[in-house]
Amino acid sequence: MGTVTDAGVTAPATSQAAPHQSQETDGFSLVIEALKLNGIDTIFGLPGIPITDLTRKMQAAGLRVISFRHEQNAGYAASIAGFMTGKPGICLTVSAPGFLNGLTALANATTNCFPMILISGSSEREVVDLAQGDYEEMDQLAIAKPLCKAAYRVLHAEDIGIGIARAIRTAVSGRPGGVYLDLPAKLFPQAIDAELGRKSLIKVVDPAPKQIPGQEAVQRALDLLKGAKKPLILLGKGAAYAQCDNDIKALIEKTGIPYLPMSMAKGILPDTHPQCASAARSFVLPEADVVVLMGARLNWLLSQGKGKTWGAANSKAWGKQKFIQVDISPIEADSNVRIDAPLVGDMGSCVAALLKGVEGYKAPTEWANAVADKKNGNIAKMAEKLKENPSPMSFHSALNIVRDVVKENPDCYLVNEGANALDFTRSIVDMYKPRKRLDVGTWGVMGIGMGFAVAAAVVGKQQVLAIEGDSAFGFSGMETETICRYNLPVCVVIMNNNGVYRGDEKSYGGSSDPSPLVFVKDARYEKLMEAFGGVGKHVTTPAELRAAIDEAFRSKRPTLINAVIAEGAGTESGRITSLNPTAKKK
Ligand SMILES: Cc1ncc(C[n+]2csc(CCOP(=O)(O)OP(=O)(O)O)c2C)c(N)n1
Ligand SMILES: [Mg+2]
Repeated sequence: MGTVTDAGVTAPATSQAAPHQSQETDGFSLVIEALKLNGIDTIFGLPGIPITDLTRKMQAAGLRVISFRHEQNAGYAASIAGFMTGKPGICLTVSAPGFLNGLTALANATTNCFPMILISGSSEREVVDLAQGDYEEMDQLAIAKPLCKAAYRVLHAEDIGIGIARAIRTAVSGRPGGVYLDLPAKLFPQAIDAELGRKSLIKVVDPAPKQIPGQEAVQRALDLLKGAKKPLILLGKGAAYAQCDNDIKALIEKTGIPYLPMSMAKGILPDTHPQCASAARSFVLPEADVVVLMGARLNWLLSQGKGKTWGAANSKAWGKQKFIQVDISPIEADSNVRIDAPLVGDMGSCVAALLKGVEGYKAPTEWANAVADKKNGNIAKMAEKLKENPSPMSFHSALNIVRDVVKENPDCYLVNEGANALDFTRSIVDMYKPRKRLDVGTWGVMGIGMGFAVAAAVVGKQQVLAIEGDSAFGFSGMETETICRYNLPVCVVIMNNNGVYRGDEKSYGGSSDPSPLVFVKDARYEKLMEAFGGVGKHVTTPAELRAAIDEAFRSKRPTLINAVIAEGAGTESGRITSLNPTAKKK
């Protein structure tokens, strides 16, 4: 085969090629070429039968292969790379157990609408299908299907191009999500004519086509919005994903409408923006008369659009709001309450249409002022709390430092998981740029921490600050080795309160076992990073925390800061205690 030039044109084979031999290629090469042809440059995975050689050949072919210690973390890395870039993140695993380890991340990606492709090697079809006991036997395709947007399998080398094209298109078009691609062991060494192979590859044209909203739908939304006395814009991570930040900002500023960012939408506009209503959430949700949902779903995070949160009489009742819902999916509207003006299309096109038509409308100043008053009052209260300096540290006194660091380093990525460690960080630490806050998302899943941190450093090429509950960190803590191996600029801060939610709980039933919620007291997590050549710090005051983070940011070295927090500082389940069926007994 000739060489593929930068322009993607195949140059004729030179005279160096043996003239009498017909050139062949194989499954390994075709998978790699198909991915490269589609702009995929990074693979997150873990080697083993049957994909060991694939990882080697990928690296040799110039793909960056980031090799993890557990597939779940590789999967989370791939999924968040998808969110950050809008290109599908690729996770590569071995069969059965490796596949299952990656599957949690694939399901999580689908739930969060992150484009991701899980590529797993699999065992011999004929043996698996007759349940004859192959090495790592499992019908992976069937198992993956209900947990992702689509699952595909490629049996013949000449179908690799189609298989990868379908996987890419499915992952990123419409509502993005996870795709499973099953590649049986036998596929990789399959040899076919090189020219035939080359011609079978597809460079996907326009993988996520624009979807222009209907004129009538735009007009309906504008009519409703222009009649609003107390309008509110709610930004979800779908709005962040779309990367149409300037138009969203223009729409908000032009109309003067207060806006509320969901967790991963923080930073589309800076949280310090005068129209940001985050600090007045419990005021604006029940009070608003017209709510524009932009890439935000009315799921549990928004109390399904019902109940007291929305000013309704009881948990099943609807509030008085009317809703405009901007979403890429035509079936999102009416999922929980009536949507008066559904606007279906890609976020960029919908926002542009609204921006054009909203000319002349301005949110009433009484409303804007009422929101600002409420918000400023709450911010002042919070400022008092942040000034406190107890010993041991509270979440507030520690996060006050993190808040300053992010303000001074707005380009850094903030990865965040835990319960109290999550909720307090979200409310205390302002974000200034879009797609910088990466957290537990729709499921509130623990374990995303180190995978997200690795991806943010590798793909985002910026300093990463991971604020981790001590329990949350445990789910992916071994990836500190990965962070050290690739020498990534990741600074992990463990908010160490000795347990799940808090560390001061007594055991039950008189046994010598500790409570199921507490860990070894004063665990020295920082030694984990030191074990692999990184920097470990143990800090007990805000000043020590500040110095340790500053040093990590200056040196860019892998750093783990073990921040000692009072063991009784947290509340059970953080801010979602009401969802915990046993908590009411307390
Ligand atoms: C995969 C998964 N397992 C379990 C949980 C339940 N859970 C929610 S938060 C949490 C840990 C909270 O403790 P920590 O991370 O130390 O945060 P803290 O509240 O102590 O700051 C757990 C286990 C979950 N959300 N996801
Ligand atoms: Mg904890």
